[in-house]
Amino acid sequence: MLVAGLGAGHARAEDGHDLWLRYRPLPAAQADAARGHATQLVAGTASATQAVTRAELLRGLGGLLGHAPVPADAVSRDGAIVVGTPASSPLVAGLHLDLHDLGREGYLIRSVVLDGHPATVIAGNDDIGVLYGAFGLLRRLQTGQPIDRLDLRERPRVQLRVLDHWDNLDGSVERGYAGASIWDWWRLPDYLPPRYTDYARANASIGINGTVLNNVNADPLILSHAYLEKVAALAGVFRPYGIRVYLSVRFSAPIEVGGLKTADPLDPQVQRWWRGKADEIYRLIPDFGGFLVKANSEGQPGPQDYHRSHADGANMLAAALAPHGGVVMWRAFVYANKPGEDRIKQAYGEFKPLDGKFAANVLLQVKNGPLDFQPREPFNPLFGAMPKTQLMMEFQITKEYLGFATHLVYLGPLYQEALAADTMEHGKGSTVAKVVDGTLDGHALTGMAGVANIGADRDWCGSVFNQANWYVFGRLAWDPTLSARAIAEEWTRMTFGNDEAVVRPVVDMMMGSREAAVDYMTPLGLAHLMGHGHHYGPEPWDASGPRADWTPVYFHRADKGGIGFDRTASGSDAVAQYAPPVANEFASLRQIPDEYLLWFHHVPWSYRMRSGRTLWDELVRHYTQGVEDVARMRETWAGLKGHIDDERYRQVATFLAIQQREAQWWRDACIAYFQSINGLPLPAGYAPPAHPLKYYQSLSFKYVPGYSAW
Ligand code: GCV
Repeated sequence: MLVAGLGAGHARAEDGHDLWLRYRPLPAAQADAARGHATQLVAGTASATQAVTRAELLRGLGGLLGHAPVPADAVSRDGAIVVGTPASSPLVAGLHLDLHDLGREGYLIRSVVLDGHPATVIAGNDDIGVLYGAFGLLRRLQTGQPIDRLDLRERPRVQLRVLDHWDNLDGSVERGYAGASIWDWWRLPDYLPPRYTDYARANASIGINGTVLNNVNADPLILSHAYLEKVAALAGVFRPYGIRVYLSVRFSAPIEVGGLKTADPLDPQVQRWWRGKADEIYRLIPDFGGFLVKANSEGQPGPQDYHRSHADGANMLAAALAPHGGVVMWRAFVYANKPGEDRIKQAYGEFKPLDGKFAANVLLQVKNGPLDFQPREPFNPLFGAMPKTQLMMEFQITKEYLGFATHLVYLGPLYQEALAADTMEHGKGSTVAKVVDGTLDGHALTGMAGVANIGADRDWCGSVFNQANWYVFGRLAWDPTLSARAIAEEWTRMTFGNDEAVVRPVVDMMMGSREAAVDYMTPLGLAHLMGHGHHYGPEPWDASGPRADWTPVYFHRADKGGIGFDRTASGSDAVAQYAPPVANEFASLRQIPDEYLLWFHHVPWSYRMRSGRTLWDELVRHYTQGVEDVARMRETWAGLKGHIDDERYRQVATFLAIQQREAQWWRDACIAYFQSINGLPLPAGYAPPAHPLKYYQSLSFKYVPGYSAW
């Protein structure tokens, strides 16, 4: 660890590698108070999970409190921490704790008296629950909370909490902005660098219990025996941390890997091939999680190539996995079936008729919005429309459409907005969160996936603040009802310490950052205005091929008369995919919230907004506001100089400068373009774009990170 000479004595240089598990010493008063509750550690090592739990507590408490509790077999003084399950620990068993509703992964942390001594017990029904409890106790300390008089019960509300890596076998990462893939396929299965263990620790600390190792645009090679051995080696590292591995599979693998002539899901040979492959996988990885599939979408093969349905395809794979307890996560991100139809309507059109047709171990993985991870979208109408299907959420953590790694955009508010959206499926309160956690329609198998933002960069995510997006995803997957602000505060305290002069401004900045990005990129319901293919920067003028529904002009529909996509009954009628009360709200100009206006309506530039301004003036105001918000974020950060260690301070300061420059570019390019269409003057007091439209149109970029043709 490099210790740089800094303004503030305590602000040691850090490079972000430790994520939120830094375990730096607590302020003296808090450490003194806590030390009396961490004198001994009574924790077993009989299983690998018990061993890593004990190691994490010794490491964490040692770092936070200045010295670690003394490992012991029995409680012999006040202040012991006792860790275990009734089966693993006679002390825990003797307490006769009520653990019945905690499931396998839940935990209880309680202040108790043991053999006459005050003690803290961390208990669960299974080792993995206890590990989560250990991280829960450490989190309390890291966030400046006392650890006396505790009585906490926690259990996850969602069963499968999964990271989806879009990592390719050649080491590149589709839509990845944090360097190369962390999986070193070439040196696997032999070499297992410590970062694999740290990855597992970080995930376990926020309750993530699954990882899909490879890109949904899947290379069939992953199913070869040589690669499965590599996968098995990773599974071995992750197992003690309660993390199962999953693989993205290519639907045509029976042809490419198996040498068959077809991948038709109803062909007995194909079915046999997948069964054999599943058996082979489970021989290597007994707790393998299952398959993730992108089929008949963006050029990927699928059951429709054989005139079979998505359900036929998913159920065939599900049958191969079922004997082993594996699941299929079948993606609903499809839009190619009927060119010409509003792109955002197509997934619903394909999947809604299949409600109730999927096998018991299939989950349909649905992106939060009907388009594609835009800065803001209304919720995906599939949530609330398929009560007989296990729907899991797919969020994007990597910021493909939100400024890549350099823009500070905290995604907590975006996730919370999507989860809190009311589908009205069974009347008021039928939130997306309740669809996802299974309570709305009584599903037991539930899940939430996040497309990872992790790469080989030293700080894992391409920037310190992007770590917060990994963190908030995990915490919301554990409990979709948690608040984005509370999670931001937790993360900030763990990442930058408990100095209130840092915590408050940083949390405020994070909480406003997503709205700022919406404003400088796609305000008032606009979407998909970014550059073609690489998705970097604004290109609202782009009308190039190969398909209309990949172009910005398709989505904004700006003309002399107005702007926006009419999705009411007079247009594409996408509103009809929502439950009637939601459809009515979205269809009504009087009721539609401003933030979704141009998603659902084509309105004149002179349209009078609730604010009294015309639409054009309002649009310019939002674009400008976004840039001003970033300027304010920069000022806030500048005010923290000396409170933050130099290395992380400088990284964030530099990235905010990039963000401000690019926010200005977004604003100016979009305003210049829309002005070229409507010919209207800017409202009084607003600066004209810095350059003529031609300048913005002339910009082109090569070697943009994360590039994919899609
Ligand atoms: C993995 C978008 C992205 C693609 C991605 C696709 C998907 O279209 O740009 O890179 O492919 O979504 O989610 O399958």
